[in-house]
Amino acid sequence: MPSDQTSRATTNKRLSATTVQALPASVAPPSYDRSRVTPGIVHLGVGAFHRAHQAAYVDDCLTAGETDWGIIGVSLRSPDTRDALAPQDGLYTLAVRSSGEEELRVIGSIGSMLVAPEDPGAVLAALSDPRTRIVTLTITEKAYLRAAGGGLDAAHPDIVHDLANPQRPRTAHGFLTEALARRRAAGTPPFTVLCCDNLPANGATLHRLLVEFAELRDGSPDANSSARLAGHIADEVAFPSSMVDRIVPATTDADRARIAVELGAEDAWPVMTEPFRQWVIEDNFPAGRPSWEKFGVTMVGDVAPFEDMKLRLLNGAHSGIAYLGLLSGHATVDRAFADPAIRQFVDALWAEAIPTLPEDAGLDTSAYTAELTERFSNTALAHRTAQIANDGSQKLPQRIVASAVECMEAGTEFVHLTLVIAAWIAACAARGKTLPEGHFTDPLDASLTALLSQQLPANETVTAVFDLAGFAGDHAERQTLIELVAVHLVHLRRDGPTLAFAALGI
Ligand code: CS2
Repeated sequence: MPSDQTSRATTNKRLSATTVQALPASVAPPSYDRSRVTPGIVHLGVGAFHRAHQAAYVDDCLTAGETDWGIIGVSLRSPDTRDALAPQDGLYTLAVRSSGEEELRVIGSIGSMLVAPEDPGAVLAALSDPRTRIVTLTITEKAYLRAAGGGLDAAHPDIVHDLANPQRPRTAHGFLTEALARRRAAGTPPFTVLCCDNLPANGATLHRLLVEFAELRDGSPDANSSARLAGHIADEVAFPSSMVDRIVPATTDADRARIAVELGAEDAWPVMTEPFRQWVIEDNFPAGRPSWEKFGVTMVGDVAPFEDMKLRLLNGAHSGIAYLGLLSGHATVDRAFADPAIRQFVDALWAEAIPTLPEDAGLDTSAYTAELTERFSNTALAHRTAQIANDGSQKLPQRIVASAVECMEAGTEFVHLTLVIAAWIAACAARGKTLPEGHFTDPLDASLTALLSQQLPANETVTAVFDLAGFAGDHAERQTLIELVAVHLVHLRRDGPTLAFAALGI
């Protein structure tokens, strides 16, 4: 939550449906009549990324007159976004920043907002409404509650809770399953579930997790066995996969102050982003969809190649830049990327990851990495390395470990990929020492911190971390991977990234 929403404002005016009409000409307001928009999409996880990405694309559709695709934004945990935006009638500023300039636009596509813990019944009602035909999600990797092997973490307290309390769920799994059950009972066709998180095969992954959840629910003593939900979700509900891309740094108080001056009105939570945006979606929407393809969205039959390219080249490099950047004293991506050693490292990382991508999918990896080079160099974003460093245990499997394992199988180089894993471990261990305590967090922190405080030899540390995070599963080459990560960790412990880079000839 913004700590000083009001103190820095240069004006008492607040962005709202009334004041939006009188903004300076340099700020583009919604050009459509918001009172004519009806909800068609419920979005779970209405954070900054959603507001810079899906909500902006939907805003384009509404502008073009597709008025039945308004968004109901749902926060599964905190009331912060609702508290900031409700007094603004859901309006917020999207600041598109490149090194030279900033373009401001007010987004109007989020018509209302719900906070699940306050009123789970209202969320279930929105999801069960026949007007809701698509449910989109950006709940972050860790909220999928996957166990180390990839299946549903059925022992997770929130899953246990939701199985026992289907009318008052906490998790996305609980909400989606109960809403699909209600729709089915009411004869309402299911909504399409569009996962927008950075997971491989994200639609299929969520589909599998929900079927597992529904199987557990079907198995409970009071379930009506003639109406098995798992089969319904498995067969009747569409889960297209999608690849989403836009860099969205966390908003700072300085951003709020600057936007207030530009607007002549306060905006409690503007969103900062870059000019680039990309959305590739599998075209499987039995209940209909906005004409996204008219606004730059790529509709495809199979998103996998795009997804792998993005996860392994963009996100993989991001994680490398974040951990090596933190260990080298760089607070932002552009500064870390301007460090010649890190820059050289990223080029080498790309050279290792590119051969793992399919050759026949028509991907132009040279153009892609050239564009990434420009995006990572954007000095106006101040994208914090600590922000990207969060949740490494949930991110590294699809960003780094999968590529390393495939390289190993193919007999190609992966020594730079393994350094990212070692740098993650070293950066976790540096918290409370050379990095501030709590500088970034991870869902495994309780066990990770206890483990790292023992200062075991590198090999033992890496083995224990792999066990904890489930990296490389029971893959035959797991031991080789561990040994290679341990060699890097020895270097990092002895003399930081300088020695680790030197060992790589950087
Ligand atoms: C980043 C991503 O925080 C992170 O882990 O790598 O959020 C990244 O900025 C987005 O995926 C870009 O689309």
